Amino acid sequence: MVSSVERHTKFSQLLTDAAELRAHVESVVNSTWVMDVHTHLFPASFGGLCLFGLDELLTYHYLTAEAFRSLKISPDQFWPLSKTDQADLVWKTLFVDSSPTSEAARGVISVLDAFGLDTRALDLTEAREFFSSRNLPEHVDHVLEIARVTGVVMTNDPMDEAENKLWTSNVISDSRFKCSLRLDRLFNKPDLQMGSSTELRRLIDGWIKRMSPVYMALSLPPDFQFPSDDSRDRLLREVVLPTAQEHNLPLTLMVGVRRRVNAALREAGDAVGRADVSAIERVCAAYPDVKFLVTFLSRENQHELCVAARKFRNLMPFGCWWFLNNPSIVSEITRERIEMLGQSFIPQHSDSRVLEQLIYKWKHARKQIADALFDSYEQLLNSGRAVAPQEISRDVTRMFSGNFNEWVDTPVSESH
Ligand code: FIX
Ligand code: ZN
Repeated sequence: MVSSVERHTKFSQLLTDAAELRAHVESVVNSTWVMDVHTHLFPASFGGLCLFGLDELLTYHYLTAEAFRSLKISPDQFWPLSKTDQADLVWKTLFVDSSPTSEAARGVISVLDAFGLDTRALDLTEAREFFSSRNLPEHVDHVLEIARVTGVVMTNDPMDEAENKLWTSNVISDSRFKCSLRLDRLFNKPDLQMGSSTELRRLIDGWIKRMSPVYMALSLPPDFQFPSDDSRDRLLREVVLPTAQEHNLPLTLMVGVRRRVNAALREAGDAVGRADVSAIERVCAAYPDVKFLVTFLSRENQHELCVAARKFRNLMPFGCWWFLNNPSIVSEITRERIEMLGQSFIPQHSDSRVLEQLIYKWKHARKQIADALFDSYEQLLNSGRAVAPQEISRDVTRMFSGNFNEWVDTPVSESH
């Protein structure tokens, strides 16, 4: 007799054994190529903006924040040191004098391991020599291959001088590195905010023409409100949202960051605050023809974001951002999203600033995503429906690239 889980299927094979199911889910999640929808990476052709190698990995702001907790010197004494000396200090503090159990520290271990380098080294000469001997364009190809990343979205600030020079020259582009137009600086510059909306629209139109972004993006503090009686509201309504409509460009909103809570730590000095998800609901309701990619920094906002996404089809939750990118929290958020949204979300972005971070951020994320997906398929099996291998591939592909491709390619309908 055909069991209830095997009845009525167009598929020749169904995964009815839990061990087989787990092996299959892990294999698909580990081998499916992913589109990384938000990073701070640049292609090799962008010269010094393309950060790679051990010293960059060790001076990543996630790690300096941790090192400052134990360092004997103050931030003001740390910053003037050369990058090599800073990296040596971070290594000694977090990897030699203690065990690298934090997510960011373990990440460096995963990267060293991926290249067969000594993860217990007392000095970093061998690892430094390895990275400096690499041919950068080939190294970029190799890292993308190891991480199985098809492409990354950069964070492009048209008001950054070094970047602007590149965009106005004939810099060689790399089709795997997609542009996104980051508007934070526009929102933080009082002189620009004073300009007329028409002038600002013209400015952004010019950037869009030159840079062909896949979306516009903005990070926002926890107290973001919409509507509101401030200049941000005016810029959104009169400049950014009409531009998104006219160019059919999605808008990425990253909500909940409190910048420079401890300015002495520089980039490591930002913190988190719980935001009001209903502000995003109101933006989505007011602009049903604009597609929003949304992430919140506070763990406390994640459930509400899932609920909001169930109400607005123009809202795509993405990633477990920054302080959330820890296995225990990625696991929790991913499970919550699977339970509330099926596969209609983007589980993770890497936020990598240093090329090789792609290796660990994706390796670690894939583990949590595979575990969460296996559990959900197993629950389905226990409820009376087995999945087919092809369905697992379809689901993972949708979450790893399909949802994003759909978001950046096709308009959503007016009705929601
Ligand atoms: O605003 C952002 O895009 C943040 O991701 C960064 O500013 C932050 O410094 C970071 O790298 C977090 O991962
Ligand atoms: Zn970022």
